[in-house]
Amino acid sequence: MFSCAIALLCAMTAVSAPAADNSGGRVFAIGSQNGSGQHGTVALKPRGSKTVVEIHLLGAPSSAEPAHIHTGSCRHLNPAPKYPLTSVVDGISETTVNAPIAVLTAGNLAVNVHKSASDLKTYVACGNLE
Ligand SMILES: [Cu+2]
Repeated sequence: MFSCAIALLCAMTAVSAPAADNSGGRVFAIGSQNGSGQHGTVALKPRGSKTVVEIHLLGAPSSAEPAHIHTGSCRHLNPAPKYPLTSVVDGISETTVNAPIAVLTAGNLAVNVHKSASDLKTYVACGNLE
């Protein structure tokens, strides 16, 4: 009985000692563009040197909407994507980006969502990462 308790304690200690500090997530608003009515949030969750980027949009269609992180701001976006994101489907997208959260939130980056793969020029939603 005693040895069993020690083993359990050791197992709990191993689980509760993560190597990386994954605290300090951030959430930013995503606004509608070009009358799409789509809006929501983008959550950034640090994973060591990477970041999980989660988009949640209300009013989004079930069809795939391409999404990226671009340089610039929603008012003045560089049309060339900086980091590709998983396309938004039914308002949801999750991507692990190969950059730390401090880089993604340093300013001058924005998440944008495009109407479709065949209509990338039409932006339906955008959120500044600052
Ligand atoms: Cu884009």
